[in-house]
Amino acid sequence: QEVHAAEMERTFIAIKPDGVQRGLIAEIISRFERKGFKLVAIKIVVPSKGFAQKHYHDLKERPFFNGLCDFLSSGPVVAMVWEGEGVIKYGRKLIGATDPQKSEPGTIRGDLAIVVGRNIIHGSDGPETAKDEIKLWFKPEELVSYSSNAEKWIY
Ligand code: RTP
Repeated sequence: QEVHAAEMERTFIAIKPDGVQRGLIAEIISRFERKGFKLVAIKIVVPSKGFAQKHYHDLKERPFFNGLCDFLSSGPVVAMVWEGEGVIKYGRKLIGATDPQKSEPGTIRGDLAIVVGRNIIHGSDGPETAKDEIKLWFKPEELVSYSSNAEKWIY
């Protein structure tokens, strides 16, 4: 079955400042990579507070919004776009529940985090937010379409 990379689903994944400071970048990337998903964009940035507020605009009425935006803008974040069949939903599965106390063992948050305010990773929660978040964090030319030999063994 032939796979057309251009039609593949994409999601936005970010390693938050706690994940970067704790040295978990490679650990997190490797879980997505080993699954068979494909990395099509990556950069490390310190988001401004205004940028963090844009990223979390859906949560602006929540009591933790201000602290959350302070936290996201407190240090380097690894921003990524991952591609693959079902990557939005399955990426959330790899990540685990928002509250690490409720995340299953085997998930990123279940294995590597303890409290909700330091849950080390973000992943888009649906096709619309994936599209919006990719657009917010990346310019179109920063996304790289490529095929790999592994694909014919994955799909
Ligand atoms: P994310 O967007 O980061 O992947 O997390 P999520 O969808 O699993 O959770 P969401 O409800 O969108 O919340 C976004 C982030 O806000 C922080 N949070 N703090 N009660 C709290 O203090 C609280 N609740 C949520 C977490 O960092 C969560 O990932």
